[in-house]
Amino acid sequence: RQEPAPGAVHLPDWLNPERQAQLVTQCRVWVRDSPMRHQVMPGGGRMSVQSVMLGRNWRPYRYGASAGPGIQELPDWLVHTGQRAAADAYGELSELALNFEPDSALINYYDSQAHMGMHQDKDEYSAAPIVSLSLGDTCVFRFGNTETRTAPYQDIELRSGDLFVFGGPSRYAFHGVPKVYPGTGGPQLGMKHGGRLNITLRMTGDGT
Ligand code: MD5
Ligand code: FE
Repeated sequence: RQEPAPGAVHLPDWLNPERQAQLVTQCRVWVRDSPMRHQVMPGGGRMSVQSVMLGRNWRPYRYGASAGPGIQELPDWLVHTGQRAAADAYGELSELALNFEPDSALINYYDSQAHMGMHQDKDEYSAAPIVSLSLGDTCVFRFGNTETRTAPYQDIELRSGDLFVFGGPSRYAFHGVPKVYPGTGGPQLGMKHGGRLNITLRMTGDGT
């Protein structure tokens, strides 16, 4: 267990290989029914990362859309995985874990060229933690500070099976993914084109 900053908990190898392979298979099913897309950013740029959302869609329409035409359900088993993650990160009886009821998942896919610039996640109406699961290729995850998108930051490698939970004082830290290492995910996951998958579980909140 590593805690690079208060509330930011990294549990390497949290998912066993069988669970990792199951999640990759499930991601393949989700993207067959709702193809991943390059999101367009507020400034007009197209993200190199491709993504698809499950459950409640909070971006870009905030709370306009929920599961329904074009948006698939967030399955209960994935909600429970997120709650188990928060419990393992913060303790079974912590407020952060007890109050964590994710209602949305974002699946990001990074090919060998993709990256994500430094940003804060502040579109949600909730300050609840964000749970992140990594699958496939290893990446450099840049974990910054809450004030600026520049230094100081820590570069942390995230590998297939790693759990990272961002809560408390780290919830609004700047962060990004400057680099993915192609071919590091190994063949056993069945990601024949390689790349990295990241699943985040979030509480969108209702603005109250
Ligand atoms: C990823 N995704 O690896 C990351 C994992 C995104 C995104 O950043 O917005 O889709 S989530 C990383 C995260 C979330 C909330 C807070 C912090 C990091 N943090 O404080 O560093 O595709
Ligand atoms: Fe983010």
